[in-house]
Amino acid sequence: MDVENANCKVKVSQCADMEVLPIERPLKVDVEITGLEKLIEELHSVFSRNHVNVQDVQKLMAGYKSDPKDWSKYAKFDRFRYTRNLVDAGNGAFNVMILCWGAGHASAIHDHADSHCFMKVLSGSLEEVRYEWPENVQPEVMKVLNSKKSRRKCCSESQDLQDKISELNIECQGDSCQSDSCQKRREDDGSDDEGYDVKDMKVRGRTRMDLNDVCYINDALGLHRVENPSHVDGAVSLHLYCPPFDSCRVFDARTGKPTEVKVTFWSMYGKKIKRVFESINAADSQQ
Ligand code: CSS
Ligand code: FE2
Repeated sequence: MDVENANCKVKVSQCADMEVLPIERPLKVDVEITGLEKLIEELHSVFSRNHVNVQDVQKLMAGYKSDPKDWSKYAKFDRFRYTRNLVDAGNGAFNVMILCWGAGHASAIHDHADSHCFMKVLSGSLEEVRYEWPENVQPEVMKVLNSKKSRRKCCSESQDLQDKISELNIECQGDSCQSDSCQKRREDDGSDDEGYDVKDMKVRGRTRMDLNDVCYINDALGLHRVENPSHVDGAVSLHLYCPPFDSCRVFDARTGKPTEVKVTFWSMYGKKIKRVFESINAADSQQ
C-alpha cells in the first residue's frame, strides 16, 4: 500500500503498512467540483465509508476551483496573526477550516497530532517549509514503525544480551521495552536524553503553493511551517484534518523543543468566537 491508499479515517500511526507512507506522487486531477458546498457534501459522502484513501480526498480538494463568493463569509482576517475559521465539523470524522493569512503572517513549526492534513490555496500564495523531526522527539507513527523494526532486531548487536533475554524468557518489546538490558542500552546510547541544545531544526524542503494547489502532510512526512511570503497581499487557504484534533505540538526553530498547544478558532460557521481570555489565547493558539 502507498500513501494515496492510506486510510485517513484513522490516525496516521494506525494506517497499515506505514513504511511506505512517505511516498509522494504527482496527482492527476480528474474531477470537477462546483462550489465549496458541493465539495463539503462530497467529503461527507466519502468519509461515511470505513476506508478513505488519501488520494481521493486530495482529488476532491483539487477538483474544487476557488471562488471567493463561496468562502468570503468565513474569511476573517486579523491584523496581527493568521486566523482559523471553522467551516464544517465533518460529523467528527474530519474538519474543514479556512485560514486567513495577513501579509507576512506565518505559523510556528508544528506537527499534525498523528492526523492527516490537506491544505489548498484559495487566494494568494503560501510557502510551505518542511522540517525533519528533532532527534530527541518522536512522532507516534515513528514509535510504531521503530517498535516494529526493533522487535525484529533489538539487542541483536550483543549476543550476551540476547542470551540473557532468552534465558529469562523475556520478549523484547521494541522501543518501549522495559527489560533491564534494553533500558541499559537506551541509557548507553543516550536516546532517553531530555536535553535540547541550540541546533537549528533541519529544513527538508520548501514549496511555493499558488492558487488552487493542494498539499498533504502527516507526521511521517515531517513537520512544517506555513507562511504568506507576500509583504502586501493576504492569502486564504482551505484545510482538512482527519481525524480532527484539538491540540498539537509547536517546535522552537532553534532547539527543536516541543510545546503542546491548543487549536482554537477565530470564528465558527462564519461567526466570530467571543474570547474571554483573549491575551492567553493569543499566546498559545498559533501553529
Ligand atoms: N496546522 C496549522 C495550519 S498549517 S497546516 C493550523 O491549524 O494552525
Ligand atoms: Fe500544518
